[in-house]
Amino acid sequence: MFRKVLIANRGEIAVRVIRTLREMGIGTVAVYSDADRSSLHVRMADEAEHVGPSASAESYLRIDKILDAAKKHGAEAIHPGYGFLSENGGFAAACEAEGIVFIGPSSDSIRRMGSKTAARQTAIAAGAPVVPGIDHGVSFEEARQFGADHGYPVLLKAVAGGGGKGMRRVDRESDLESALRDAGSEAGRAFQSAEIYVEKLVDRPRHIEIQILGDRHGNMVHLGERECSIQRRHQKVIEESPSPLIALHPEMRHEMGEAAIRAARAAGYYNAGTVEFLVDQERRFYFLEMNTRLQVEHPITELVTGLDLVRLQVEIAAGARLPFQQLDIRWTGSALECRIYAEDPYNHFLPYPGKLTRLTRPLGPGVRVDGCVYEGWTVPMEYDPLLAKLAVWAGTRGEAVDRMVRALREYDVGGIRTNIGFFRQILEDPEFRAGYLHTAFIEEFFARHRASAAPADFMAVASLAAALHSAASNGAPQARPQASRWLAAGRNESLR
Ligand code: MV4
Repeated sequence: MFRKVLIANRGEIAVRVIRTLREMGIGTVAVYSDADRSSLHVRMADEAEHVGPSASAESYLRIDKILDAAKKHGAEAIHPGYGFLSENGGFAAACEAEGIVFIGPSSDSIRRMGSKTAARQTAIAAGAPVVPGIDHGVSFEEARQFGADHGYPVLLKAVAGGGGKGMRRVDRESDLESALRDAGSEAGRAFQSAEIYVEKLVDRPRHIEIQILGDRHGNMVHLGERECSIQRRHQKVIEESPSPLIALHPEMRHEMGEAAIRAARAAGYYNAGTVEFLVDQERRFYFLEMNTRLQVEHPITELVTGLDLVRLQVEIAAGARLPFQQLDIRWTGSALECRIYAEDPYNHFLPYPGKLTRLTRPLGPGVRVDGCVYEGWTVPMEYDPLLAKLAVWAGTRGEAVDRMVRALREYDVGGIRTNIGFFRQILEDPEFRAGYLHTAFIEEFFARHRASAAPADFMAVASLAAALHSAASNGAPQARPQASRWLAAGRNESLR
């Protein structure tokens, strides 16, 4: 086993990885930028190395500086976390070349899944279902022919894509040419590759992904699914396991799990990975893409399987065999995760970094918080403002939702705005409670709430009524008991 591991990341995931490494008796090396001098991952690690200014292009994305830090501190392996260099084939190759173990798949697997069309070809070769489409960058004439053959709507996607950039829905042939041009220039700016391919559009799909885990000896298992349909602008907001759909149709877990394993095997995959699927209204599933890293939402899989994915990643990277087979994997209960962000849900979800003046985190049965913040710390503006992931486990989905609502009520963050109140609204939504989820959920949720919001005039009428009442009751408005003012202040704060 390794004696020392460098964590090439920051924030909650660096903290998460350090925790497991410490349990394994492995020394930890943090890296940090100027903005992260006082961050929790730096405080928690055994050793730390400054790797540059706040801009991640000059620090967390600098392969040379990260490798120098690993060599200087004598780290034998690097855990990349998620984001930053985690899906950079060049970084994995540079580690391989320097004799430092990259805790993840081979650089070859990363590259193979990085191109969305190559990933599709790999899935097709493995016999995994894919949405009808063209598996290479297309000309206008090829896209037009595809639309004529398969009908509209179609979806244009970037070959080097991810995160919805360079994606365009096209509803009729007359819109195709300009959409192709727009998608191409957006993709060119985002990925330095303007290549676009085309697929048939799946209407209001669910997004369900399968966690897989393989060792370097050819053994591979799946750890079930995560439903990630509750997302906004390609940012996941709430994730859960099991998927409410698969809870109703348990055979789907096996079928999707087998398809995920076949696709991953075809890419020569090892370590932890996630295969994403779209599921249509008729419950047909289609391979979408593969994420060749540990994912943000991995804790919910840990909660329902009882496994430590980071420990398994480290053991596999050190050459160990999987300590179980598929039939040993058991799923118990139901887990949910909310991504707690420093952002203002009532002002276009604008990031809201700043100093945390107060912090009380939820505790108690079935609650897990993966965070990186402490009272008095200033959330830096240079990075994704994820404060923590709040995950809960309970025996049933209904109990897990109740537990999450309870935990959100206990969460008290002062000094900055967060999306905590917004989660309570979603969790209390009848469609969410019923498990009726799809990728347009949040959009429709906002539309429903706007439609049911009282017209602005109601506020004027209410103020007038209050003023009249106060005048009629002859004098000052009645003083309310102190306790209820505290309660009201608390409510206002928690709904911010
Ligand atoms: C799709 C789709 C519908 N039909 N492909 C979005 C991100 C990108 N990686 C793939 N995405 C989609 N591909 C076809 N043929 C709908 C989406 C999509 C989506 C997928 C997963 C999670 C959230 C999403 C939100 C909007 C659109």
